[in-house]
Amino acid sequence: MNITDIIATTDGRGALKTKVVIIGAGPAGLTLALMLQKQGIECVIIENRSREYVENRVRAGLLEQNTVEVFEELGVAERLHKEGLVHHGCYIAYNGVVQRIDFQKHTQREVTIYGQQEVVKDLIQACLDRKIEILFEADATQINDFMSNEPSVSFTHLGQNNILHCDFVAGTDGFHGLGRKMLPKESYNEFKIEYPFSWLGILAYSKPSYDELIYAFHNNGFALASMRSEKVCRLYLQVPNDEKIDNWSDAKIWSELENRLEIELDKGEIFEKSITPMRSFMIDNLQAGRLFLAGDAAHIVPPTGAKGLNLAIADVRNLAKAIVEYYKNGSEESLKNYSEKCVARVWRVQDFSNFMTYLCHKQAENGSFEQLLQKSKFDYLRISEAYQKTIAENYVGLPYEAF
Ligand code: RFL
Ligand code: PHB
Repeated sequence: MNITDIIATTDGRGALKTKVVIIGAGPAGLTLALMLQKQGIECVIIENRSREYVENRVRAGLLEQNTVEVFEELGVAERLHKEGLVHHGCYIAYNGVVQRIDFQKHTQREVTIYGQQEVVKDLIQACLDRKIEILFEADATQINDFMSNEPSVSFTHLGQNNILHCDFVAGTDGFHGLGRKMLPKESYNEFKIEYPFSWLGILAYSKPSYDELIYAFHNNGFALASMRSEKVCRLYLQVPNDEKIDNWSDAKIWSELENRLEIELDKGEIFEKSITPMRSFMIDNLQAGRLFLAGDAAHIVPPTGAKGLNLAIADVRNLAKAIVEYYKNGSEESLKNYSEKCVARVWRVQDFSNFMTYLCHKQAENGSFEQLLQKSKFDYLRISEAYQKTIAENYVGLPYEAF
């Protein structure tokens, strides 16, 4: 009998127990579950949305080679390799003057374009095939006794209140989740920047008229040309934070994209449109007792560096390793070092994401000191292999051994 059946038959009062309760079925929670299951460690995922909702949430698109390798090791990369687009470089443009960053030359590594919805679909299917319990539409409401060795998670599911006991709780429940709220306030410092601009993102049935991603600074604001397949484009425009999506007709979006990217686009049907604020956020401690945070629950980076999902996977790789060591040989060493190890990489990624954001977005008046410094960075980028390499090695993802 699985947990869902037990809950249904015990009126919510049965004593439910597993080794690890994972809150949130995003990329972080699902990947952690697969890593633990591979090592024979039982876990249950509690997700407050429906399966359909999480499988269709439009977000990231770019996977580091590190992330792809993790998915390969977990045996969930088959469709990714079939449908994902491998890129060996990207373009960075300043008012139409384009510089290619050659990942192959500078790092011998590559990135893969594959939508987060597809990643989540593959991970959920693998979890279900491997008999990992995912409770959808189950809302975690409280994390109890996590400073003891017998924590538990209270949640509501199918109108019933339940408690699931465990050895460890993973808070992989995103930026608005419960995990970070439970962490004692005095256990961490919080850092954040709220940028004075947002991204208007679209998905369109269009053939990409570019072979690699284009990050474009333009006097009207930043634009990014990405893609999902040979038939679907993903494009973004910098807009003010108070911008209303209704102010942007499809025709205006296409015209502004062509203007800022300075290329001709295949202007197909736009089937998704949304505005996302840009923020950097982190806390510098991810653990209290038996509660461990990972992914967006602990940090947000502006998407200009394409790092959020990749960082979430780096976190859970550390967490899975630490939990496995605990069960295999009783060592708590990696559990103790978990937070410090993750935070070192988070700082690196925060710096790169912040750098790319300031480099590429329009922030200052033409002719101002700030704008001329910004232009100077692009002039330098065109002549400096070292500068290109710095961007390339951060963009493709620094090795896990480094951070
Ligand atoms: P998620 O994906 O937010 O998942 C958290 C899950 O927890 C659930 N939840 C709860 N469940 C039960 N009880 C509760 N009390 C709960 N509270 C929350 C939520 O329903 C959800 O299912 O976090 P996770 O797993 O840490 O994954 C992080 C990534 O989603 C995120 O970092 C990326 O999308 C960021 N990102 C990008 N990352 C990349 O690596 N490459 C990219 O190209 C990239 N592009 C992007 C992006 C994010 C964007 N937006 C929309 C913010 C582009 C954009 C526009
Ligand atoms: C995307 O394809 O959605 C994407 C790609 C690169 C970024 C951000 C988003 O930097």
